Amino acid sequence: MGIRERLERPILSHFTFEGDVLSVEPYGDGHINETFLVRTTQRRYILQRMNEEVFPDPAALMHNIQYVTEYLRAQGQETLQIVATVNGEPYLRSSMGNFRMYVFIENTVSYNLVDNPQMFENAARAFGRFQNLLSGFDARKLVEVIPHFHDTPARLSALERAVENDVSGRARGVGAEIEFFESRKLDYTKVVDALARGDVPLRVTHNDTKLNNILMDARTGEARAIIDLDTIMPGSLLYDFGDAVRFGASTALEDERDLEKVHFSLDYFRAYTVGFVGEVANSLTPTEAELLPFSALLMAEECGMRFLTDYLDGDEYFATAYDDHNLVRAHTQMRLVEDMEAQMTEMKVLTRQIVNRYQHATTNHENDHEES
Ligand code: ADP
Ligand code: GN1
Ligand code: MG
Repeated sequence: MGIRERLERPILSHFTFEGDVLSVEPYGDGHINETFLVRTTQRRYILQRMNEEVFPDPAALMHNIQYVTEYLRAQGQETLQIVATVNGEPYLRSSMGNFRMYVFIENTVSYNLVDNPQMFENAARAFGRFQNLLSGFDARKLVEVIPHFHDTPARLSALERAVENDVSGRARGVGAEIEFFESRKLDYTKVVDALARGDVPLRVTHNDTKLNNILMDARTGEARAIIDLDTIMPGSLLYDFGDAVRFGASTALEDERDLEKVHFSLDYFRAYTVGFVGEVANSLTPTEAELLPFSALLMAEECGMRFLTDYLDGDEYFATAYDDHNLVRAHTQMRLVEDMEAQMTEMKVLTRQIVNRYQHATTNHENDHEES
């Protein structure tokens, strides 16, 4: 039986989309949910089977997305549009899993690799604006769908547990990788401690800002909509900045096998920092500004640990296409960590210049205003 036949009666017939189904195909490069493109005689839709292990409370998850998308739409921002079920629910619970449907956002593209600094700067502006649009959102409305999501010390503990359990018998082969992450443990507490002390403010953040979670206009290259709103939770702006940079400022795909191709690009880093800081300069605190370059390194360390942990756990969490896929991903993150460590001084100088430029611009502008 094809995908369409499998999904049409038990799943699709419960949603209030327009037209008759023409085709259903697997779609996109997400690692978490199972995504399908549905074409009907009227328009296109995205159908997703939500990952039950990762999101055990789909009702809370969908409430978060409903609140946030309504809030964004009310401010004129294009965003995900949920297609309700015939019972008026935002998702369908079924024996085949939990499914949701979105209107397909047409005439857009999402990328797994940056191919020029301008497009990365556009992505950064969009994530910066997203941060600004959510600055007034009441965080108490949100359920923390994945507690400790960016708790880097907890990610190290999870790695250590995976090594101890060694369910897949793979630990023996990755001693150097484990040591790599153990030896950097002093890094992991910096942002969580700053948040706990109140030195870095808690904000409503996206928490999964990789490039393929943003849709760019196919014609103009401008960012249109930020998607994958599953992990919107209270967090730090540093997570959003750092995660976008660790993915997009790499010269190769996240799962590139040939590490010779994997470099951290200072040009891409500059482009992202210009775009992001340009948008958030008004609300950026001094400690946030200071930690921006470090946050990219931290997110690469954290993501690398998560890939290695999943490799040891037998590939339970992230979707994989081949046997050592998670290990290949862990290796690219390690390469980026080393490259960032080597270029951290330049990253800090660049960031300081950019922050000064925008914060001075704002101050001068405010002064102009006061004088007039
Ligand atoms: P995952 O959590 O698995 O990453 P996403 O929600 O990011 O799943 O969706 C996977 C991919 O599907 C995205 O990277 C994007 O290419 C595409 N996609 C998701 N929602 C839409 C939408 N509403 N319109 C167009 N494309 C979409
Ligand atoms: C996952 O869902 P997706 O593919 O956009 C993961 C992120 C990781 C990323 C690594 C909910 O993102 O945290 O950084 O893979 N999302 C979740 O590619 O765990
Ligand atoms: Mg995604």
